[in-house]
Amino acid sequence: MSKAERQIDDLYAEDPIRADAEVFGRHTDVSRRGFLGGAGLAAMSAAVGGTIVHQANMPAGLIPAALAQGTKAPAAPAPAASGPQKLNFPGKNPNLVVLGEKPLVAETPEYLLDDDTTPTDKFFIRHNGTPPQAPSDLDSWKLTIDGEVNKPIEITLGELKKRAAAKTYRMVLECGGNGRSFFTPTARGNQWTNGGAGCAEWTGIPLATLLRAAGVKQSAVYTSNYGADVHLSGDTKREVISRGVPIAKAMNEYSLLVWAMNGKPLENVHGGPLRLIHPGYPGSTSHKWLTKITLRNKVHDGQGMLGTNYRVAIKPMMPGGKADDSNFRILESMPVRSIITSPQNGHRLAAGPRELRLRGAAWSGEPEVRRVDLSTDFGATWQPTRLANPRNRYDWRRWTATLKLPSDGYYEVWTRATDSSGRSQPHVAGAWNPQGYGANPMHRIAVLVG
Ligand SMILES: Nc1nc2c(c(=O)[nH]1)N[C@H]1C(S)=C(S)[C@@H](COP(=O)(O)O)O[C@H]1N2
Ligand SMILES: [Mo]
Repeated sequence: MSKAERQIDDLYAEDPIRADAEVFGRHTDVSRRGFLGGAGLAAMSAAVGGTIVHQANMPAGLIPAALAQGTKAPAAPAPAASGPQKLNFPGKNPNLVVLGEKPLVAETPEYLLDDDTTPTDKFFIRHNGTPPQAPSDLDSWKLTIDGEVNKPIEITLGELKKRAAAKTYRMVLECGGNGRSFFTPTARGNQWTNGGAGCAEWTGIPLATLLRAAGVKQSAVYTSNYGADVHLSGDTKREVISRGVPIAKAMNEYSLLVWAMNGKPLENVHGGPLRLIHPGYPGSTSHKWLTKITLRNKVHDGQGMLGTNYRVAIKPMMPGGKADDSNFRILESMPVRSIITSPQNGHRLAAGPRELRLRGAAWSGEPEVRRVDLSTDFGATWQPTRLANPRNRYDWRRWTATLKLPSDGYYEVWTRATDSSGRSQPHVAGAWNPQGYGANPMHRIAVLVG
C-alpha cells in the first residue's frame, strides 16, 4: 500500500466523517457532487482494495463496509488496532464479542449466526446484574404466581414439568437494544451490532396454562417479572430488572415458561433452571432465573419500565436531543431485521466472472417476514432470495441466494427484509432515541473479486 492509500484507510478508522469529506466532498463539478469521482474515487478504490464496480450509485457519506468493519457508528469510531474483545466463558464460543464485563454482555457476530438453529455456545448473553448460583436440585426451583389472580400458585419446577404437555418451539430471542451501534449520535447502552439475537429451540409450557389455573381477574392488565439475580451493587433490596407484558401477550400460546434450550436443561447463563420467553418482544421481557410473576392492575412500573428505558419516541425527536417523557411509548414488537450469515464481511474471490452463494436469516417481532432482497449496487436494483419456511410462529426465516458478480472489483452486498405489515429495513438507523432501541438498518458485507 502506498502512503496515500494508507492515510485514507487510517483516516476512515480514526475519523470516518473527515475521511468522507476527503473522498466525497471535493468535487468542483456540481453535477457530480454527492457521488464518487476523480481523486476521491481513486483513493476510495485503493482503500477498499479494488475498483468499486457500482461506484456510480454509491451514496455520498457512505463508509464502505470494508472499512466500517470493526468500527462503530461514525460519531464513535472504535479503536481499529485493538479490534473487538473476544469472550472467554466456559461452554461459549470464543468468537463471541464482549460488549460489557460487569454485567456480562456478549454478542454473536453475524457470521456465527449461520446455523439454522443457534447452538447454545453461540447464543448471545445479556446480564443486567449478578446471576444466582445454579441450585444443586433444579426441580426444586420455586415459581410464584400472584397479584390480580383468584388463587395464587406456588409451584416447583418438578411439578411444572408435569402440569401440561411440554411444547418446543424454535423462536428468536432478541435484545431490545439490538442494532444500537448504528445510531448517530451514539445512544446510551451496550453497542450491539446485529448480534444481540439468536434463534434457539425453547421447551416449556405456555405461561397461559399457569395463569388460567390461577384465575386471571378482570382487573389484571399487565404482568411483572421477578428473578433471583442480584443488583451489581450487591444490595439485595435493589431490583436488577423487572419488566412485564400486557395480559394479552402473556396469554399468547408462544409465551413460554422454559426449562430447556436446544434439548438440554437450560444453562445458568441463559436463566436456568427456569426463564420466560416472550418471543417478538424485547429480550428484557424474557426474564431469567424466574421466581415470581405478579399480575398487576396497571401497567407495570418496575426497573426498566419507566422514562426512556425500553421506550421509543412517539413523535420523532431531535437526534441527541433531550427526551420529553410524555413523548415515549413502551417498545413492544421488535422491528424487522435481516443479516448475511455467509460469507463474512471482507470476503475475497479469485478474478473472473463469479457466482457468489449467500446465506442469511431474517426475523421480525409480531409481524411475519415476507421477503428478503439483496442488492450489489448500493440499492439501485434488488434481487429476491429463497426463503425457507419458518417451523412455527416467531421462528426466523433462513434464506439463500446466488448472485452474479460480472466483473472484478469491490462490491457490497446489502440485505433488506420486508415484513407482513409492509415495513422493511431502512438504509440508516432512523427514529433516534436516547437509549437506542429499534435500529434495524440493512446489513451489508464487502466482497472483493480479483
Ligand atoms: N433476571 C434477569 N432476566 C433477564 C435479564 C437480566 O439481567 N436478569 N436480562 C434480560 C435481557 S435485557 C435480555 S436481552 C435477555 C437475554 O437473554 P440471554 O442472556 O439468555 O441471551 O434476558 C433478559 N432477562
Ligand atoms: Mo436486552
